[in-house]
Amino acid sequence: MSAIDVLHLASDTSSATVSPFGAHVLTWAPVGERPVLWLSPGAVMDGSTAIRGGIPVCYPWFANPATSISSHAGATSPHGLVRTATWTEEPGGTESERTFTHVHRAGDADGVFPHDLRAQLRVTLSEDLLVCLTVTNEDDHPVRVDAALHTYLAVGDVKDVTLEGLEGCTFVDTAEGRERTQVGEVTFVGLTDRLYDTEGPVVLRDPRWLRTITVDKEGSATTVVWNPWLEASQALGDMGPSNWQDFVCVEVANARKDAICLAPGESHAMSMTLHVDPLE
Ligand code: TA6
Repeated sequence: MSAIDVLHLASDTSSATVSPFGAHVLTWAPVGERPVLWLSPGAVMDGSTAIRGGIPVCYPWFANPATSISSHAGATSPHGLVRTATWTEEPGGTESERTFTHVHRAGDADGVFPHDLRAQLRVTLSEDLLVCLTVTNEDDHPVRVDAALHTYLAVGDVKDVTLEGLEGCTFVDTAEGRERTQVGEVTFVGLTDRLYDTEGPVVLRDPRWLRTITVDKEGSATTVVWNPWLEASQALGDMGPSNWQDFVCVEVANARKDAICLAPGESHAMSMTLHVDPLE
């Protein structure tokens, strides 16, 4: 297979690369800053499989469809249909803003999601990165969808990173298979795979790279936090043996019980803003 198309975007204060394959933001950084998104050195960039790193778009179901209440019909692959689809770029894009569309029809993908839907992903650069996913039900009946911007944030070392903003939030601990409440800031000491109930922002503090990354959001009731740690990362063929230390996923989502039920003709927008500050 041939290499996927990669588009270059820039504002006065930041730059990014984006591919129509998956409407995938691959890289983004403010001018003079280290990469803010982690992209695996082993990422497969030929369109044969999902890209590891950047911002995969997960939709219309999240993770294992067996645990999703979205309106799928016995799907088996994780994280939906669109991260391995080539989206159509809309006309009128600028150097700092591009929009991509994905249309799904009931019979597509062997009927595993038998509903008519349209998704639009807009990527806008300023000193921040803004990514907005809008989903529209084009069918004649209600449809339930999960969605996640599965953002891989690049860090100096995951073992030193903390997340603020989730204190007191309830979460499903997928790694431990139970519900818990977050006490204090999030630290990373092993496999972490959690779905937090929150509509608020998260601040990642990185003492190695002396910066914070603020993940702000609108239209999202779930924040997923994931790092595979050593053992689970070895089962992933598209990252190196020590790469698990190089990222934390903080994912703006509506997943599982927060899956969005769209009436016929209804749209829902979910957006994420990334902002970088020096660590004080
Ligand atoms: O968002 C967290 C998660 O669902 C984890 O359970 C983990 O498996 C991860 O996504 C990566 O999934 P992937 O299909 O990209 O390997």
